[in-house]
Amino acid sequence: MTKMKNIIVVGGDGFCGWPTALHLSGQGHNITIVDNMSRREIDAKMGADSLTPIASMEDRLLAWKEKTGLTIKFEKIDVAREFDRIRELMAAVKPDTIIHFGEQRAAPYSMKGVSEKRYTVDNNISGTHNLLAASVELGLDAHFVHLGTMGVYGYDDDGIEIPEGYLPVYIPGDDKKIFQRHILYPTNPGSVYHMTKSMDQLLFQFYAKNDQMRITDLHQGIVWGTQTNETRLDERLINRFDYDGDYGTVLNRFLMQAVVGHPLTVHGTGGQTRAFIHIQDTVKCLALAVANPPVRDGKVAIMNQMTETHTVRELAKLVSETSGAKIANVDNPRNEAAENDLRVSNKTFISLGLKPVTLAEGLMDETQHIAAKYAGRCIRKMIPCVSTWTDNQRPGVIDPENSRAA
Ligand code: NAD
Ligand code: USQ
Repeated sequence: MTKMKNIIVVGGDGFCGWPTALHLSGQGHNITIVDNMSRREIDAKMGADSLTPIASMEDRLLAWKEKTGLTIKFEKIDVAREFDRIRELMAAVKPDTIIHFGEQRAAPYSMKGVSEKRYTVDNNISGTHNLLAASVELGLDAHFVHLGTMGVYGYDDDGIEIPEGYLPVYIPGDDKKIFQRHILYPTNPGSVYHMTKSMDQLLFQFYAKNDQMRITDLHQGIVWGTQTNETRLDERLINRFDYDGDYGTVLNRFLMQAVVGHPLTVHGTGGQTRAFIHIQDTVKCLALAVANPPVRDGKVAIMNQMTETHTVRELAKLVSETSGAKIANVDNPRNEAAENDLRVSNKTFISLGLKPVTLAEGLMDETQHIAAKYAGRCIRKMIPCVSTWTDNQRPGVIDPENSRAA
């Protein structure tokens, strides 16, 4: 039986945080969600919205109570700007675990302009640091679980499998003696957003070493899918589905584009290889991470939270074959390698018992079904990726000459 824990889920209104809060509540944990609702506000400002109609937090929590009899608490707090309030809440809840999803998570949004760059850095770094500093000041012994990203490693084809944890390196000293050190895998972020995740890593390295905090950093791949076993229980529990050019991630965008008859927007050649994980596996990984805190050894536990890798063009081909959608090659609005290989170790989660959901298992159909159900809510003008990495790039414009049927 799972031992009941007091868990604070920061960012618990978001795409990954909401289904995780439900899953952990269903396991018998005592959940307090903290969120400042900034994600919904950003959507409103951009004129975008989740494809699925997400209920207010009050209605979400009422629906969960009605369906399961379980209570989840909610506090609207900005963890980056309201230090005293989050510290007070942490003192009252005395969490065994703090899960931190509460950051600005879109790479394109973080590259939109100077104010979005500054907001992403201020929000993400201050939020993470406030939670760590408050834990130490209060003398809490909470296990801190952070959602990091595969993107901290960069996509430069190092020719090795990306390991989990610290990397042994051998450095020639002055007298030609070889010194061994264990370092964090050198970061190589590709956006201001990914840079903040690289900076978070240093905060964790410091707090694990200096204050002996137990910290798990989950380097997660791109999450796809929408629903989990818990969010399916009631329409009011439905998870968000982002498809706009800033927050929509590639596979969910393709699935939605296929449904609304929009060509699949492959950036450049589509040779970019990325790591993926289904949202159902995200929540399972979080439960495994919560149940298995690291030992207190002065180091951050780093786990790669992904289950398979694909190129963008493979994904477009797969979606196109099942739906008949056209594939369009658009100018890449990002500054990234056109083609790369990626090999990643995920042995920790596999050894903890994760049995991954794969793309081949028909789940793409389920997601496409959700997209079809809510296609009428699609705001077409929000589909193009207009945020560019440098001033001299063209936004991802569809070239009709280059748009081909599957
Ligand atoms: P999301 O934007 O849907 O959710 C993030 C939530 O955090 C939002 O509800 C937002 O309102 C809240 N938030 C942001 N700043 C906050 C603050 N200062 N105080 C309180 N709440 C705040 O994002 P998501 O897709 O659920 O991602 C969650 C985490 O997982 C992020 O840290 C992201 O970097 C990481 N991640 C996501 C993916 C993915 O594909 N979605 C992949 C890898 C890693
Ligand atoms: N891409 C397309 N067409 C599109 C959208 C994206 O070809 O319509 C390409 C992008 O150029 C990129 C790849 O698909 O090469 C992935 O883009 P994405 O938007 O799906 O993912 P990314 O920007 O990397 O960010 C997402 C989440 C982020 C998380 C990250 C995990 O938004 O929070 O950290 O995935 S990872 O990529 O492993 O770093």
